Amino acid sequence: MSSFSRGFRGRGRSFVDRLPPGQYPTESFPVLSAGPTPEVSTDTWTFTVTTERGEEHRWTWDQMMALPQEEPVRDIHCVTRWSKFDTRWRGVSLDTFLEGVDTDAAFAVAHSYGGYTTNLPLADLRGGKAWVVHAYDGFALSPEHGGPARLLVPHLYFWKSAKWVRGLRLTAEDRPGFWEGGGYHNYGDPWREQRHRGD
Ligand SMILES: Nc1nc2c(c(=O)[nH]1)N[C@H]1C(S)=C(S)[C@@H](COP(=O)(O)O)O[C@H]1N2
Ligand SMILES: [Mo]
Repeated sequence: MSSFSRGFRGRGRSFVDRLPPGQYPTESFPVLSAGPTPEVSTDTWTFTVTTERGEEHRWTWDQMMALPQEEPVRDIHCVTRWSKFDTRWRGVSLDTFLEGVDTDAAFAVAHSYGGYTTNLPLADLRGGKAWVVHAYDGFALSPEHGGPARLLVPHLYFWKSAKWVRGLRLTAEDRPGFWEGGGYHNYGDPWREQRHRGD
C-alpha cells in the first residue's frame, strides 16, 4: 500500500504563499545536528512506543518495513530560517504505529539514538501529520539526515523532526525536550513564528 499526497497548502498555491514569515527558501539540504551523528544499524534498530502506564510496543526494522508505507511530499521549515519545498519521503504514518496503542496521554516525547529529545502534543502526531521516515528523495535516508530513520512532523519547525528516532514516550504531562528546555518555543508553529519561548 502506498499513498502520495501533497501538503494541504500545496496544489495551486505559489511558493511565496507557502513560505512562513521570516523564512527563506533553499534548494540545498542543510544538516543541523546538536552533536555527532550516531551509528545506528538496521540490524539493531527498534522503535518503541511506551505508554503512560509503562506498556511498551516495539517494532524491529523488518517489522516497520512490513507496515503500510506512505510517500509524503511536504514543505519543511527550520527555525534557523531556511525552508525547503516539496521534500519527498517514504515511511510509516504515526497513525499506523499508534493504532493498537491504548493510551489517554496528551503528550509525547520523541527520543533519539544519541540522546536528543523533543516534545509535542500527541494530537500533532495523529491524523496523517507525522511519520517515521527511512527514505528521502528515493534513497535510503543518509546518516547525517537521521538515517536509518527519523521522525517527520513537517507542520512544526524542523527541530521537532527527531533524527535517529528510537521511540516515543507518551505522558499525561508535557515535558520539554532538548531545545524546548533550552529556550525554544514549546510548540513551534512556523506560521505563527513560534521560534523562542514567549513568541
Ligand atoms: N536527534 C536529533 N534530531 C534532530 C536534531 C538533532 O540535533 N538531533 N536537530 C533538529 C533540527 S534543529 C533540525 S533543523 C533538523 C535538521 O535536520 P537535517 O539535518 O536533516 O536538515 O533536525 C532536527 N532533529
Ligand atoms: Mo533547526
